[in-house]
Amino acid sequence: MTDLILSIDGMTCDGCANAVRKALERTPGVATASVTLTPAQASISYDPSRTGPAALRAAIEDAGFDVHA
Ligand code: 9UX
Repeated sequence: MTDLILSIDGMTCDGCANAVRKALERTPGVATASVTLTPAQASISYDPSRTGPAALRAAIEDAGFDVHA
């Protein structure tokens, strides 16, 4: 597995964090995902043969939030 931390803009409550976590967990190739409000970031463990940073970023953006470097 590969680990990645992404910083996320636009999360204002635990519901937002849960929505992001679920979006990541639905993404094929994701093993585990945890999302915190403070700091506003996602910690993701994934199979690099099945997904990658672009798809993970897209999953978060499709859930309605922004990812920044
Ligand atoms: Mo909380 Mo986030 O009520 O979109 S779920 S603001």
